[in-house]
Amino acid sequence: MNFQTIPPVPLAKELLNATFRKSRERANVKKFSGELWQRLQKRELLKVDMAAGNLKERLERLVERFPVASQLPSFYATLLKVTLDFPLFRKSLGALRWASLQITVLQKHYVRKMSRERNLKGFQGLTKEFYGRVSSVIKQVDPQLKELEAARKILRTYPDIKEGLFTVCLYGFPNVGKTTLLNLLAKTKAKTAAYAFTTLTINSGFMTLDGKTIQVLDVPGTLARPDKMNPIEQQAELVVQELADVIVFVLDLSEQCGYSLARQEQLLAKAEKRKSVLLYVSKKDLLHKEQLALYPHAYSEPEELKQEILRRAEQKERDEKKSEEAITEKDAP
Ligand SMILES: Nc1nc2c(ncn2[C@@H]2O[C@H](COP(=O)(O)OP(=O)(O)OP(=O)(O)O)[C@@H](O)[C@H]2O)c(=O)[nH]1
Ligand SMILES: [Mg+2]
Repeated sequence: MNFQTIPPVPLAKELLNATFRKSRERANVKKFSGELWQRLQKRELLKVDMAAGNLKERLERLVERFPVASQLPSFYATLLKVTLDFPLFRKSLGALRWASLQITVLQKHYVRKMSRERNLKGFQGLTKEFYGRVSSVIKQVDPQLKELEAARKILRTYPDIKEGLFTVCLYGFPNVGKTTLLNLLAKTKAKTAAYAFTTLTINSGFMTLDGKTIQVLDVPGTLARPDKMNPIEQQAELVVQELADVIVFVLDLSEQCGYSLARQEQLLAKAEKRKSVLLYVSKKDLLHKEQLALYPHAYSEPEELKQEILRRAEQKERDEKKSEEAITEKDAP
């Protein structure tokens, strides 16, 4: 799913200026027939209808572009709840719906008033009054518009994840070489750098092995401090929890990443409690043979790691087939 395409949310002032200008310009160039008062009336009615229609359409379009948690795959629904102030987010969307309804009520009221008006000076006064009352409705939801713009910026960082694929998560401390490994496995060109927290969103790539597509997710370096995780670290933890079929734990024995081996080992032990883990030792060129020999089960060649991932994916497929068959047999008469 892709959350990159939600358009920016305007401020109340921007929304109003654009709408009023457009409706004024359109109505002023249009030619109307009839007596002078009829022409004036038709012009002002058009302004009211155009301003109301345009504002309602923009508000409704805005609301529609945001995801509805109950219609999202569970990973994204949880992500929404973890990274946003979810009740506030829902309330903000509700406030825009409320504003749209208020505009309909005002539109009906002023169209009725204007249709009864005969005084030449009365029409423009009514339009002004209408603009004033609509402005006050929109200004009331300015905090919610700002809230939604902030939410949009968080939504933009959500990873583009395909559900239902065998999924490998590259996990470990910052700067250990996770993104470098993703680029080797999935032939992607994600950014790497010699400092921690280079990856601030979840990079995804795909490997096709023996006709099977495997999703590889490079999650941002985590410090695994549950009490002070930022939204990106929260995403990393959630991806591991909800999506990883296998964790590839990237261990930097050279300690060039800036984290001691002891700390990395602690995080590894935690990961092993959560999911099945494959250990990958990075930065092999910086290591002595003796250092590598201490980890006989670790992979240090991406090609060998790929083959093991494929083996795990095939195993999962076989297990799923077996349990499907078992269910079918149980249901048979
Ligand atoms: N010498 C050597 N350096 C490597 C190797 N793999 C990665 N590096 C370097 O280690 C640094 C960090 O690599 P990244 O792949 O950006 O690390 P990361 O784990 O994705 O880091 P964050 O995104 O910050 O969590 C970069 O300077 C890489 O060039 C390797 O095999 N050998
Ligand atoms: Mg990275």
